[in-house]
Amino acid sequence: MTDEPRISEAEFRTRSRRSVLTGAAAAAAGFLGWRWIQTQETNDRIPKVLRSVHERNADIWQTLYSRERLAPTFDPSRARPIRINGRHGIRDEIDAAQWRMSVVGRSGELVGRHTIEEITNLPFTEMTVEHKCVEGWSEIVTWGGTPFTKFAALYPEDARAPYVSLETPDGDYYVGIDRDSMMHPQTLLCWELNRAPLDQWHGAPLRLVTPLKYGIKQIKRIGRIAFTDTRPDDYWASRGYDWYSGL
Ligand SMILES: Nc1nc2c(c(=O)[nH]1)N[C@H]1C(S)=C(S)[C@@H](COP(=O)(O)O)O[C@H]1N2
Ligand SMILES: [Mo]
Repeated sequence: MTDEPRISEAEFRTRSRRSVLTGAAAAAAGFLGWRWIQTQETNDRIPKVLRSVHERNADIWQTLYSRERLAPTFDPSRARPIRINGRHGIRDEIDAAQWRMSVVGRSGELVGRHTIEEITNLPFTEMTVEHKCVEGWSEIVTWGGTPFTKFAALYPEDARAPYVSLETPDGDYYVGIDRDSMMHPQTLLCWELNRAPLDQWHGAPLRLVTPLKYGIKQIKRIGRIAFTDTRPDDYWASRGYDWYSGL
């Protein structure tokens, strides 16, 4: 014990008084800060300052997320044919010319309807990634389509909703995805597989690809997209799989 640094009793008193004062000042500042927040204008019962902090956090998180987490991409020469897996909601023949994709806004009202030409006129992008199925197989494939963000830009207000629900035209298959995953730069609405138009069994005329999630989320033949404030039902989540199914 002898070589421990020692302080005089007087010095000890000053130090503890100082730390008590510091603690009291911090508590007072905390209380005043809290009072200040409480008196600010509220929006949807959340004080405005907290709300804007929250929204900024969401943006920052999204930026970090998209910077730091990208699914690995491969040279397109490594792409291989992919098996047909899962036929819920795609059993009937589809006529792409008759197909329309409806869009439901946060209010629950129909806000848009799109032909396939309207979608394929959006900016085209291609990526070669690994498709992974929960059943334990995977395949490297090249997808072609448009980033979901380009489509979402058509609905700037609705696209702020925290969730997106996607369904086949008959409603037999459906997925729910969080906004950050939908806005991820590798989440695409796709109409090409391995540089050829999608065929019916792979999801013509339009499917979702989001390579940071398992195949169960990559819904084929999208018929309806809804921006929503409540976490949507999900075909496989309601059968026991993880709702996020992230990789
Ligand atoms: N409409 C629809 N989309 C679906 C499914 C399905 O059964 N119906 N199965 C999912 C599963 S489990 C996988 S692995 C992929 C398979 O896509 P593929 O058939 O193009 O290989 O589609 C997903 N999308
Ligand atoms: Mo799958």
